[in-house]
Amino acid sequence: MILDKKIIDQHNNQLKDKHKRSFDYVSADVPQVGEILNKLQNFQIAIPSWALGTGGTRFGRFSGAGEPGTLEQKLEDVGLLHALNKSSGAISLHIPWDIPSDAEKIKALASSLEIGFDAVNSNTFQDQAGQVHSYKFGSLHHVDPKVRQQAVDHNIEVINYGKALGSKALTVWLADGSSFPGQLNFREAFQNTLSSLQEIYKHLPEDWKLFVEYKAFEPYFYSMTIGDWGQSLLLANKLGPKAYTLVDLGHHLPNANIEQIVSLLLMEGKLGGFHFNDSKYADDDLTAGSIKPYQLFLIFNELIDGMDVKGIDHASGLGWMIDASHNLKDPLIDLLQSVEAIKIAYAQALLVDREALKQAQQANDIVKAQEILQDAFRTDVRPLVAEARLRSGAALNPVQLFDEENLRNKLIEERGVNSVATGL
Ligand code: PSV
Ligand code: MN
Repeated sequence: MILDKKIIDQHNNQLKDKHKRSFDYVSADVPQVGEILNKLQNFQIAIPSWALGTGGTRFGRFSGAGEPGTLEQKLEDVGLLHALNKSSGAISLHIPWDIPSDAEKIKALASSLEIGFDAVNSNTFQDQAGQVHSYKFGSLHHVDPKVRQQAVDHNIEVINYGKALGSKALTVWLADGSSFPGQLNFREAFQNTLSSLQEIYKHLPEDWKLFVEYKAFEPYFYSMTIGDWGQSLLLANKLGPKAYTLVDLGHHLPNANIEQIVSLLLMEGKLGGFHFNDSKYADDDLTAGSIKPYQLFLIFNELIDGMDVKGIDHASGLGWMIDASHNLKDPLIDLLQSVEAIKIAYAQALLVDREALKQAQQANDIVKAQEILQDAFRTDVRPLVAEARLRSGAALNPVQLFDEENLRNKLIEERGVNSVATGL
């Protein structure tokens, strides 16, 4: 479904007076407002193809309706999100859930919707119909070289799909691990993973990045072969300059200081990208910023600090992606909320007075340092984010417009109630 620009304009006209009052109020105290708005307009967050349908848990799945049943429809959904917020200008595909059988056609559709292709993701955590070897006991770390080779070949195939579409990165997340002490030889599992990744790395085009994603537990519960940022960084360092660590916010043990992890990975030049989501316990895959918005802000505070020190462009320097699985909300609304929360945290972090923070740190003035951070976090930056959207031709309030226009019902009319998206 293509959203008529006139609908967005009408919506903006209705909200513009109220918006102007709040924007004028907030921006009066932000001297660098023009620069912040430019940065907000440029900042795009890729949408995961697997989050456009209703996710389930291991207890069941309560299907939504009007889900995208084809890759084309998934692109249309991302196009719809992008029309609403002009902040979701890319899709991250998961193979084999989203095989682009006709790459040229898919590319043309994406470009008509003004969306590009972010990292492509391989899947060696499920067995596919007709697959020769099972991944029950792992993939790249497997004791059997034939299983490892099959998983390597799959990743090469994913790179080739990505090349055809114009992606520039491969994300590898492995479910490899063990659930019982003694099941695995840790060193051999790590070495096997390294040599398999080395094979994949050889097939990575020059201008591509390899993102090595880690996860503390699940689906295995005693050990994960790439279980934390140390193991991921070790692999990335051994692989070479095109390999980086990918941080998924749900992949840490409770209370991990993710902002510190991010800061040090950036310092080492090895932070490649993000999977945004939020969680109370672990890999809950909830809407970004819905549980721990202060943590999200602190992460962005470190990101900006680290990127500015190295002169890294905020918009293009790292891979910004959402990774979520919605089993209660409408996926499209949830994704709009996630993008909004990410941009709010980014805007708040842009407000931090870095000079003053540096001075407070040098003087061990903890109170001042805390005040500086909380002052930025407690600023209502929503009018700045909305103004950036307005300037880009998007809606002042995307969630409200989605609702007012009954967009889900329109999708159901187009696709029916029973269409099911591939994914988790
Ligand atoms: C694993 O939990 C993960 O975070 C990886 O990024 C996967 O690719 C994604 O979820 C979707 O299953
Ligand atoms: Mn992830």
